Amino acid sequence: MGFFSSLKRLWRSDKSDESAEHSAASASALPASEENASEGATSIDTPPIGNSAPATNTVSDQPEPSSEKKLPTADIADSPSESHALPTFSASAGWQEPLLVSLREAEPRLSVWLSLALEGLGPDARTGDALWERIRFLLIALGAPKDEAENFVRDFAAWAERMEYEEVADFRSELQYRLALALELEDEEDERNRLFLKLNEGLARTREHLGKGLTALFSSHGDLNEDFWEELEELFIMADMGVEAATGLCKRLRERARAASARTPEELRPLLATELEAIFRIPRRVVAVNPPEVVLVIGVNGVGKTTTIAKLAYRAHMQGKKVLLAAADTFRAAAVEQLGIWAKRTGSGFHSKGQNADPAAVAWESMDIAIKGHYDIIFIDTAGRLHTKSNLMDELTKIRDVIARKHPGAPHRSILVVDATTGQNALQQTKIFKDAAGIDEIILTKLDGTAKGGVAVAIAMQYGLPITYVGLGEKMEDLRPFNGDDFAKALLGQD
Ligand SMILES: Nc1nc2c(ncn2[C@@H]2O[C@H](COP(=O)(O)OP(=O)(O)O)[C@@H](O)[C@H]2O)c(=O)[nH]1
Ligand SMILES: [Mg+2]
Repeated sequence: MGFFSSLKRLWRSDKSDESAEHSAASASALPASEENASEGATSIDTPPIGNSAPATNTVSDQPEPSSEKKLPTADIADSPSESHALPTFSASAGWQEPLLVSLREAEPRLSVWLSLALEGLGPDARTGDALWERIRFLLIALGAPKDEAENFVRDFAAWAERMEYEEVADFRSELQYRLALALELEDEEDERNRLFLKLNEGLARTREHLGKGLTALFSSHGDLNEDFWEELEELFIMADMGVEAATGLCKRLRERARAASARTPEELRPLLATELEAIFRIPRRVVAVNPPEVVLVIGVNGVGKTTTIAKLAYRAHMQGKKVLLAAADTFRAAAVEQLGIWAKRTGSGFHSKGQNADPAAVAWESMDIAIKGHYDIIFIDTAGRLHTKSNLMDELTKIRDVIARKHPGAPHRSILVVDATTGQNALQQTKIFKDAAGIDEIILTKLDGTAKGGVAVAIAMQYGLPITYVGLGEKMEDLRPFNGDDFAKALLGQD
């Protein structure tokens, strides 16, 4: 995906520029511009935005592509895409040129581009050639090599069919998300806004206590006296942080206030946001791995382990990785089945030995398959019956041991999945699993529900564990990298 990284870099630098510069920069970012320019009028078949001679008349303030507009990196120039000719766009359809013109004139945002591309299909648009042609056209217009555009459309069409989706309205957000992933535009503002909205909804209850309580508290005290600190601590406890974290946070805030010579609650408010952001800051760590990357997913039943694996597998698949899912939750037949279904949906490999098999044996065999099959990443699903706690921890230890024996450095990541709606239980689970099984990171699920958001603060503070992703729904797309700043804002009710 080096190509898309380059596109993203250029696209990003475009955003901060003024629009004329923006257009010139995107023109230079497009692939194969020289070939197309020399092909003149035929370029409508392969229409990178900013490059099609017939379509540029409405944007005459832009410089024409010229020979000094070199492709930005070698991997673009070396792209084998030109050898994979697409079926030519049907010239008789007549929609390409107007679409291209409107794309070029549009605000440079993926959601806007996608709306334009779908516009001609009407409000009841359905899957089918007309749709796929437009998606392909859009990808190429955004500079995707032909073969990558073709692969994207083929994969997406196959996925929509498997999911039995027909109406565009049912999978539009999924489509936009996949395009964002494929084009590495995931941190585009639209995406961040969508995440923030869902987070905001999920944290509404917590905010009701915390945000409103803070406002009331801050306005009822003139200075930072002992009463104020006591009430603040109570508020934190009410927001599901638990006593230990609430006390800790107040202590840190007092220190911050002292250092900043803050004397009034109003002066403290921004310090609270800064402190929360600091608590959530993820320490840098070595992310490079010796493949296959082994990811062990643990947590009690029902928190969302299997769903989270599906979401992670799907992300990895979208990033071009070869993914294997291993069914080491062998306690319930349904668990094995559920993982198998997700493997199919996400285009992953799957290994299971059925119900009641020894989980460590599943892990052992899966490692063989992953290594011999040159998989990039393997996710191991595990059981989570906490009422047989010591058995569970022994089982996890055994799994870790066999993985480590098969592959040095593995498991590279042990992820504890935690259900954010369970409040203090989540904290308790974190303690148990951290002590007994070892955890590298936390994924917080169900933040779209009536989440008890304060628990995230407690987990990060008390256990120093990074929260890497949050689950915001039951679909494959509903997983987003955790952003501490957004979370703090959603929690405190600021925008
Ligand atoms: N609303 C919501 N539901 C979720 C999320 N993650 C998982 N679930 C649901 O939680 C339930 C349990 O999930 P599952 O993955 O089977 O949990 P496991 O027992 O830990 O493997 C299922 O109904 C999932 O659809 C999430 O982020 N948001
Ligand atoms: Mg499960």
